[in-house]
Parts: sequence; structure tokens; C-alpha cells
Amino acid sequence: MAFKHVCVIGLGYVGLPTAAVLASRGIRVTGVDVNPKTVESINAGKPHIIEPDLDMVVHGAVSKGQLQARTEPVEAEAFIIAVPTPFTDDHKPDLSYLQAATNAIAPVLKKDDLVVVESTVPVGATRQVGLWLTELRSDLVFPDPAAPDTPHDVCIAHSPERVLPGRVLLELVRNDRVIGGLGHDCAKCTKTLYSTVVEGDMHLTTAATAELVKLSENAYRDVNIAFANELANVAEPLGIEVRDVIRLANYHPRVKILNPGPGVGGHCIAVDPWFIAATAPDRTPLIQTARRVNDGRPAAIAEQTAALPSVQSGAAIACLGLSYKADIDDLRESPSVHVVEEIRKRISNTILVVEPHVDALPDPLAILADVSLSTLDEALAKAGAVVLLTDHKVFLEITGEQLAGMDIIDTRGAWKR
Ligand code: SAJ
Repeated sequence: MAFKHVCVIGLGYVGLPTAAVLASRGIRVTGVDVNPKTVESINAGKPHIIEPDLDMVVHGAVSKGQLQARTEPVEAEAFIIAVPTPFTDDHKPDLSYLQAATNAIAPVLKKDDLVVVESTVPVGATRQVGLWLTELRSDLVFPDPAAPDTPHDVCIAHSPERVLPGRVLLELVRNDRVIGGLGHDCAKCTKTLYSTVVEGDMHLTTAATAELVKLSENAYRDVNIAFANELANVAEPLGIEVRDVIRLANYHPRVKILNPGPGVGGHCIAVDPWFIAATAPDRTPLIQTARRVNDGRPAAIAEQTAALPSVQSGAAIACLGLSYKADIDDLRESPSVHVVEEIRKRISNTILVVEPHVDALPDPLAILADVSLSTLDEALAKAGAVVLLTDHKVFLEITGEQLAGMDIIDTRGAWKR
């Protein structure tokens, strides 16, 4: 079956690029978002997020009438759910957005439709979508993973996104995809939908397997980054340059240690491992420890900062970069924000934060005494110590002369590089 009209629920970092790329391939796409401002901006052809080339693709799709945004779903042949799945304060998955999206599409679902969950979810969440829909639409038969061959009216699958912020449009098309169905036909049907855009291979499996695959990818990266960060925790107090250790160890043919840093941020790697831990709290000591090692880095960086001679003499501190990685505007779960908070907990020196991608400090920092958003020039002129937190291109251009006489902590190893 060829899909002529697709409804994408959630127009964020994943949903909007997905909607725009599907639309660019001639499919009529209705994008749905609860935020009227997001809807308005997309209908004006202007994406509300920063991602290379996205503005061009969105503008093209909207001006040709292939992509239209609204606040409520409409009848379509396929529904792709790409809403946030955050965690609660005690690291448990919060499925309220997924449930709200399911509730929103239920009234417009009809026989032979397809529902795809793209959001990263804990194991069992795709099945839960089926159970919610069964309650809401008793007139339709939904697939039962315990009896995947039983006939059903609507197909449901999980096809987790794997795109890297900063390379989303490229990776959306080129990456392989794992597609897990609740019923045997559900994954095949989803493959047909994605084959309009995906050039990579598509690997079909069950929904529960696909859920754990996606979580495993991000937990794997988190554990590996934690290893690098733990080495940094060992090397730094010994006065050993951890990046030299890693560079030299990586000459071994079977060793590939990642880069230490101020911690792990973003809405994916810092969150998804907890979804595995929530499912199996007693069987995930490694995954939980890795999270704690990475979450402990901001405090370690703050300790080092507080011990700098200039800082002990009361000098102002320039903290460069707040986003969770270079050259993007995403501050979610950013360890750089936590470093500033941790420094403030320890000392009262003036802190000048430089982040070229934001107009104002985020809430947790805005309320702190003597912490302000500054320009790079002003921060370098006033500070006695500089802490590089995010390796934005603009910071890599800072010269040795500009840093002369200052105490430096380079959490990314960027200036040495
Ligand atoms: N980081 C390090 N050291 C490293 C690599 C990364 O400290 O050696 C830090 C970064 O600075 C950043 C965090 O880890 O704070 C995560 O950055 P990232 O570039 O590794 O990944 P994300 O979160 O931007 O995107 C990840 C990707 N997952 C994997 O690489 C396994 C992406 O493919 C997923 O689609 C995305 O999560 C997601 O949405 O799940």
C-alpha cells in the first residue's frame, strides 16, 4: 500500500524533519503540535528549531502545499507519533505525552490505518498504545503481540529515530532503521511507509525488541562515555593529561575510548538508559553507575574551578558554552548548565556565562546571584579564570593571547586539539 496522507504528531527535533522530508517526497503531510506558536511558525515556512537545511526543506514543503501544520490530528492513512518521553524526578519514564497523542488520534483512526511510535520509549510502551486504543475505540481491532497472526483493523509499530542533532536530515535518509511490529504485518507496512525516504536498510522485528534496541544504543554510548569520564576523574587529580592517556591507549587495535567532558547532556543519552533501569532496576548496575558517573562530572569540574589560584583570590570566572554539545542551541539536560550551578554552590565569585545561541540565561541559572549572560569579549576582558564547557566553533577561534595570564579549564580538550 502506498501512503498518500500522513499525520505526524509532535513537531520537535524529530517530528518536524520527518514531516518535512516525507512531504518533500510527494506525500501529503499534516503536522500536529499542541503549541499554536509552533504551528503558526511552520505554516509560515519557518522552523522553530535550528538544524542545518531544515528551513529550506520546511519552506519548500509548505509553499508547495505538501506540509500543513495544525493543533489537532485529522484523518490520514498513517500516524507517526514523535512526542517527548521525558523522565520524572525519580528517573521513571513519563508517558503522559505519548498517551495524550494516542488520545488525540483515537477519534480519527479508521480501518487499515497505521500507527507508528517514533518516540524513544520504555519496553512495552508500543503495546500500551495498543491497549489505550483498544479502550478508546472498541469498534476497531488492534494487534495483540501475544497473538501477532490474529487479524486486526489497524497496524501498530515502533520505528525508533536514530538521528544525530546537527545531521538530522542526512541521517534520516541514510541511517538503517529498526522496525518492530505488534503484529506480523505491522512492521512490513511500516517499512513501506519509510521506504519513501530511507535509503539505509530496514530491519524488521517485534515492537518490544525494537524498543530495547533503541535504548541499548544510547545506553551503550553512555556507558562508554562514562568510562572516559571515570578515567578523567582518576587522571586529573594525578596531574596526568587524560586525553594523552586515551590517545595513546587508542593506538591499541582493539581499544577505542571515547572523549571525556563535563558530562552527558541532551534529551536522549542522558535519559534513555534510565528507561532500561526502570524496567529492570536490580539487573542494571552498570547502566545506572554509568549514569551516575556522567552526572557526577559537573561537580568534579566545579571542584577544580574553585581550586584555581585566581578563583581563590576572588577573580571572576568566564564559563563558555551552555548547550549540551557544539554549535547547537539545545540546552536540555546540558551538563554545562549544571557546572555553573555547581560552581555557584561552592564559591561566590562573579560568573560570566557566554552562550551565543541564547538570548537569556535558562531558569536554573537566571535565579543565581552574580551569574550573568555576557559577550565573549566582555567575559575574557573581566575574568581571571576561564572554563570551556561547550566547544562551539567561535570558542575554538580564541587565541592564546586572549587567554594569556588566565587560569584555564578546558573540559572538552578543544584548545589543545
Ligand atoms: N559526549 C561526550 N564524549 C563523547 C561523545 C559525546 O562527552 O565522546 C557527550 C556530548 O558532549 C553530549 C552527549 O555526550 O553532551 C551526547 O552527545 P552525542 O553526540 O553522543 O549524542 P546525541 O545525544 O546528540 O544523539 C544521540 C545519538 N545516539 C547515539 O549515537 C547512540 C543519536 O544517534 C540518537 O538518535 C539520539 O541520541 C537520540 O535521539 O536518541
